[in-house]
Amino acid sequence: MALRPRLPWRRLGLGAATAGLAALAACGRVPQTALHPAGPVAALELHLMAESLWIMVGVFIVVLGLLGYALVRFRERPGDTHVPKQVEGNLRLELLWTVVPFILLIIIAIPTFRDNFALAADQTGSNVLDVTVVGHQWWWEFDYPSLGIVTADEMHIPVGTRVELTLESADVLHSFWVPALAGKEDTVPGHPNTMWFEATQPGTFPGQCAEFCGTSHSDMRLLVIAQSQAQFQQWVQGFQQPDSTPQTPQAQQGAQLFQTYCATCHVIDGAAWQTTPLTKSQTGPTGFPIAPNLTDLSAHQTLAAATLANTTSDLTEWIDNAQALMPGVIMPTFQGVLTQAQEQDVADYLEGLT
Ligand code: HEC
Ligand SMILES: [Cu+2]
Repeated sequence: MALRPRLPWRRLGLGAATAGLAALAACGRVPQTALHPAGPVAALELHLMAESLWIMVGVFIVVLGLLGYALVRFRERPGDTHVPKQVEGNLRLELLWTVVPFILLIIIAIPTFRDNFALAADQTGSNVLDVTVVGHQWWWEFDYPSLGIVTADEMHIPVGTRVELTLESADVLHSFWVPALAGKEDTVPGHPNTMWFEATQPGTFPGQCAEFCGTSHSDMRLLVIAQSQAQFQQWVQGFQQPDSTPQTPQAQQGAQLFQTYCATCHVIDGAAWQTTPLTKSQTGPTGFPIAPNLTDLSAHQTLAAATLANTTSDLTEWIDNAQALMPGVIMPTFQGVLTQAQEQDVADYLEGLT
């Protein structure tokens, strides 16, 4: 059969170009991507991906070229009825397509091993910030042991500082993933993992859990907020000198309600009722806090694992019915337990935490 001579090459080319442009445009709108690295770890990983990709593109072109050549060169011609020479096995070809892929794999393996070891090395020294990341169903706990800070869902880091992460889990498998800064790393119950990253530019980098961990897995998001050293110090101070005194009569009401209904789970550093160590109910079955630490809540951009904005309306909606917003969450629904005015008072109190 003859090869059809007129394929719509131009239309195919245009289609591919349009699809490519659309993909690029989408990258600009979706910042949660590994294609715009904001630090050395992600940059190294993107470089590895690109290197492998270009080798694969080369192989693809060579294989398709040979296939095309064979199809054209050995096609059936009109009137030609002779049976071609039948061949079986060709030592030279067999050697060629064993040795060439082997060499290509070595070429990919060398930088992969080199970068793997570089990225696996623990970062130590006075300029390294240690942060413990604990995966919870369905939120992220961030502990800064050297700064005495325990917070949730928003990790602040100074630009230009290496951050050594210890990853743990309070319950099931999760996977910590902030594509602009580094690849995924699992949080495994009872088995701490480590990784590091560094942001070389300020910014807010979104991430999320990348390992299915139950009903609300897709709501387990987070932000890494990379700031100048001065801004970072300001944030640290907010935690080290927390002001948790209610300022208005409403907030005072709210503080009392909070102590009754919420302090069984949530810690607020500096609150009159808060004890150290934490109470039994504030500590979960595996020794990790059972709920996010709400100290300095007004400094948060988001609530509930970065799925809500830190606004009065989202906050009261969350207090009213967290179950509707995040199915299966440990936090109970307060609809019918607290009146709307009481929920508003609690929100007033929480918004005053600086
Ligand atoms: C039984 C434990 C429990 C109780 C009681 C509880 N919560 Fe929660 N709360 C949680 C858990 C767990 C989360 C994390 C939800 C998630 O994102 O997966 C949470 C999340 C929150 C958040 C979002 C925190 C953040 O960092 O984004 C706020 C705000 C909050 N709770 C307020 C309250 C208030 C106010 C009350 C009392 C009216 C209350 N909670 C009672 C367990 C509890
Ligand atoms: Cu998950």
